[in-house]
Amino acid sequence: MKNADVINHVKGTSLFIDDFPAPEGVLHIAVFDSKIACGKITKLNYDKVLSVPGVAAVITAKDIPGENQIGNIVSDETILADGEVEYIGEPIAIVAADTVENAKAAANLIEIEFDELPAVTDPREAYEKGNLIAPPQTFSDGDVEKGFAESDVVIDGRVDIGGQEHLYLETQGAMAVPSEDGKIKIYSSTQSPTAVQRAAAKVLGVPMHKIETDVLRLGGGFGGKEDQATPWAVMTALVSRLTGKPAKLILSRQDDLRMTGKRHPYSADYKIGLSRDGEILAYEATYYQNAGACADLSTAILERTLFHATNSYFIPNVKTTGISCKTNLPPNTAFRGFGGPQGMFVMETAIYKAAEKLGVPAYEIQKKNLLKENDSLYYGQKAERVQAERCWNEAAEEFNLQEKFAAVKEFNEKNNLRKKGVALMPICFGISFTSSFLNQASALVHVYTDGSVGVSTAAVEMGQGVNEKIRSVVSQTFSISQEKVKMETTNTTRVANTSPTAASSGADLNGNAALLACNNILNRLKKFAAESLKEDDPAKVEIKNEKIFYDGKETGMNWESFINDAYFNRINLASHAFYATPEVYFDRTINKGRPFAYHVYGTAIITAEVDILRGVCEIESVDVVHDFGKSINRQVDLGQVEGAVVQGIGWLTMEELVQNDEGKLLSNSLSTYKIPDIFSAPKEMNVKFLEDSENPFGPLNSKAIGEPPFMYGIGAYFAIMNAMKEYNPNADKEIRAPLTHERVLMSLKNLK
Ligand code: MTE
Ligand code: QUE
Ligand code: MOS
Repeated sequence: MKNADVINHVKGTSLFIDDFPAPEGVLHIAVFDSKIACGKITKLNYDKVLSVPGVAAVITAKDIPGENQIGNIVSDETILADGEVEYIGEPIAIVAADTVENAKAAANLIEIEFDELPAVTDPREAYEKGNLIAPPQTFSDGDVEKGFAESDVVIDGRVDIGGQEHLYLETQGAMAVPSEDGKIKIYSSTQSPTAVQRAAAKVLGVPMHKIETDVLRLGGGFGGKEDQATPWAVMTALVSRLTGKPAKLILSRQDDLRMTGKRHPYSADYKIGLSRDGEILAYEATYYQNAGACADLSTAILERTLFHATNSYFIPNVKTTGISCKTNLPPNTAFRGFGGPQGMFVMETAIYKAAEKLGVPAYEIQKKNLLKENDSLYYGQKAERVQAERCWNEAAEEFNLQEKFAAVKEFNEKNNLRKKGVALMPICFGISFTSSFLNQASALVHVYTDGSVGVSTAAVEMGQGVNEKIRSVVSQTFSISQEKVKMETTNTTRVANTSPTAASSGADLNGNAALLACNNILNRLKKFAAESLKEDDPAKVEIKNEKIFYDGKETGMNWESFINDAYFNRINLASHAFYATPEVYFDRTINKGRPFAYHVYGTAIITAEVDILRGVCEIESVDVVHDFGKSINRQVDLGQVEGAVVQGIGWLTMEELVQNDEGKLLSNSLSTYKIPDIFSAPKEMNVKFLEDSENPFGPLNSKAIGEPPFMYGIGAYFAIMNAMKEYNPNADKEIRAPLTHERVLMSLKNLK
């Protein structure tokens, strides 16, 4: 049950875009981008470029045959700047040449002049100036004013949260190959093949059927290739269209860091009201989202912040407002959790502050307010099959929480220059795209005459193991060995109108579609088997371990010969099937509905140790009880939890994006932007699978896994805060993420 890709990955024989054999005459593309964050272009001259040997084309906005527009939700994003620029790294022109070096050298000869305008990089400043991506959005339930009035304790505060670089191993890239009649095939490292197809068709001014997108796999996406793989793919198609040649574009790591958007930084105001005994009675929050210069997916991301504002807690009176602020930074985009982590972090901050005020540990408030069966979430959905308390209690028991507390207490009493802290982090994450229309998928299953099977779906493999899961679903449904099943590339000509592989729903949606397609074929095969056996009840036919049974008895037929017989009897051995998640909707006139098919639950216990003299923090242990439903592949799911936890810890404790006031990214390399490595990963991680969890919405009763465990990382932040407080009770007055070692040291000494 190992991920089929693992061996090739380890040997280095898996192909990524830059590894594909390039067709003869391929042109390489260099992108000429803005070096200022805001201004008007007053001069753009590329006469010198065309004289460089090997240069085949220089393309600017005026050369675009179709529309100069690639905005997805909002049409506010040009593919090449037209007259004005809004962020450093914004593409202005592209140069195509015979080699990468020639293309880059030529692009450097472009002459440009600007009328520079002041840049805005802070979301609250953008809000003051009225620079918004969309009108603010408010969700509410109950009556917060009444809730605060009835509370014994009310506190409010502000918290700032940093962004995060995706740092997929494979940088953005694509290759386009033209064929006859203006048709173009695009190989793209994208999570959304249809978004690439649609945008390329629009920019080229051709119908979508002229464009085919093909995706073998991604060297990581994490949301960063959901919307932002599109421009580079469209550029290769544009060059192909205008030159008739194949074209390729792979961003260098530096360009990728500089030009692409990241997780959204947020600044938030919160207010929380509680009874004396820790019951949360009211919660209010306003989120200023730093969207960057274009909408991208910001509005959908901000909305998910609102959906997850109360995390895993029941709160009767809630009001949240999201404000998407337009700034002069590269457009920020989807990143694992899709706005959920920011919403949950603000909630946890409010609880932490409330706990201080009440003089109780935060975990008492957390535990007291956990969601219970049939509690109503504040956007109107009733919580069903709730596992919040089970996960919490099992984690406390399984990982000896009381002993952990005692050991940490003892350690802190004995040590002055090293302090430990523990925090718990319960999660509740909604599964489904909250834009209900996206909850659809298709699969195309081919059984070949030798009994081997090829499966195409809308799912994109990016390391998360979705192919391996769907392969399991297919092999289990046919009851044939995994080796007989092959996952094909994700291709818009085989499977059309695909939703992005995102929202953790890739395996759910596409696994269900594949299941339906397999059952279509299986039903025909059973009917045919009954006929061949001269029996009358297809329902009594069973295929088990590649053997055909009738009424529980072996028939002597095996899968391979049986399939061959079926072919000669003109039985259709292929099926296309479509799946749409039932019962999901959200009414945006009242902001109520049932946006999620279900929720994923879990609880993590995190222990951190802080070196008081140096500010260096270590995450000692992460102990998790997680609700996987009935896991299709435990190894894959475990890998997802471990990776997500480390990525979450990185976001809040290590990774710091720094821009100067002019909007230039200063943390623009891996020497200044630190992500977790094997040395900073938790020393110990234990993951327990919650037993007896059913999920009718997942294929074979499984649950989505990709994003939810990311949010366990929030616990690392509060574990460090708790440790800091052991040394200096005033160390945590000004909260700001990420809590880097530097910030820990400054706060411990109250230097900031
Ligand atoms: N795991 C790996 N190894 N690489 C990735 O790029 N992306 C994450 C998650 N796990 C990602 C990953 C994100 S953001 C999502 S939404 C899901 O995988 C998408 O895949 P799924 O829907 O099949 O879970
Ligand atoms: C979670 C997601 C996405 C989402 C909503 C979620 C996502 C995504 C979109 C989206 C919304 C509107 C559009 C569109 C995409 O919504 O990934 O093209 O018009 O792309 O709750 O992951
Ligand atoms: Mo994931 S952020 O939904 O690609």
